[in-house]
Amino acid sequence: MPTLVTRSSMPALDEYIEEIRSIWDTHWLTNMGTKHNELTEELQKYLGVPCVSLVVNGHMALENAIRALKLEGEIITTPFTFASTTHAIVRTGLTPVFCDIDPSDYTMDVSGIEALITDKTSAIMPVHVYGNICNVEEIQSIADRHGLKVIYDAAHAFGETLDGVGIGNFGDISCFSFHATKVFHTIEGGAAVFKDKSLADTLHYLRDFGILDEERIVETGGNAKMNEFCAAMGLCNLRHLDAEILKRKAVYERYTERLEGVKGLRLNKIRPEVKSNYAYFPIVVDTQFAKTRDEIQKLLAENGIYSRKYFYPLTSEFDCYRDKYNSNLTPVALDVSHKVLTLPMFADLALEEVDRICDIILQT
Ligand code: T4K
Repeated sequence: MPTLVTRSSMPALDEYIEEIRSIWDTHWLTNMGTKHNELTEELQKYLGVPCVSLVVNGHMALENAIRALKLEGEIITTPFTFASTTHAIVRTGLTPVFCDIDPSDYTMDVSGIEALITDKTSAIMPVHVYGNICNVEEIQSIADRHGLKVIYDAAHAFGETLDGVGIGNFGDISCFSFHATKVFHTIEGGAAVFKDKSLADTLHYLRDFGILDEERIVETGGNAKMNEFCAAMGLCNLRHLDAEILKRKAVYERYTERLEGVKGLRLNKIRPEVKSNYAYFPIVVDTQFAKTRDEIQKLLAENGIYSRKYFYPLTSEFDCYRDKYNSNLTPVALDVSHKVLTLPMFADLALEEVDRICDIILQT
């Protein structure tokens, strides 16, 4: 069987069946049912945040966050991310302005933000890429100085903490993805998480056609509701999450043991103040290494191991965006995107398989 870049964690079949059994009594399948509401409460506790708006996927969490904050004009963001971050800005009618990344952790380089602020800027949308937590203090202080909102794309950072504070507590809204490929998943799903309770109604209406009651529609909402089967999967997965993260940690440590200090390979560093979820294992292959990033990917594939170039190309280089925005101003992001490879990472990845992957990478 091939080893893919990740593999969805799943609860025991019996556990899931038990979780969905009551749905056959109620016939209540979607539209904020019991499972949805239970998961909302469980997530508030797990994440240590007051407000959670569950949605159908992480992308809709981002779009709804932009709409809820009534943003206009330009949003300063990173091109070193999945398509969703930039698409959310463009699809809601705003303009992305790309900021370069920090070569040490690939998050937004905060020293470049202020030069990009114009009178059209309404927000900053950084990404906790690979679960690396952005420089949240500095981003907030820039936002405060210039009257900007902050939306974090926290798709990779579920459950992490910074100095003991849950990751969902930073910025105005943090958006999580609960896609099947994520550390915590609901098959498809996501959430917008926030502290300001006055945003709760708007975020609710945005996911449900703006329906206040049978006769009143108060917002131009779409349909982004999480259904009961997805919520049930989330309830099951949440019970096992801490154990799954521990298994990921062992995989992470084995990779680090084998690859740390190898000339030409840069590994991801977890800051000591961060409790990580070990979502990804990216390596950056510099020219001092004997093989290129693409050669490593090909060699692994010839051995049935499928790594991914998350995130190449930069979103600013996509066919639909090239030359449209300030895409040539992010040289560090461009360089990293040409050298990065994310290696297989999931809870059930055997340590012997990690060794085999490292042997292939290191073979001369
Ligand atoms: N912001 C950021 C920074 C993101 O990374 C993402 C999503 C979002 C926003 C948007 O969140 P969502 O709207 O998706 O909730 C995958 C995921 O589809 C996507 O959720 C994720 N980021 C992105 C980084 O990766 P693909 O196109 O690479 O996925 P795919 O289908 O090639 O799957 C990768 C591997 O995962 C497969 O080789 C095997 C494994 N897999 C996949 C699926 C679908 C499973 O084990 N089970 C599965 O059901 O995008």
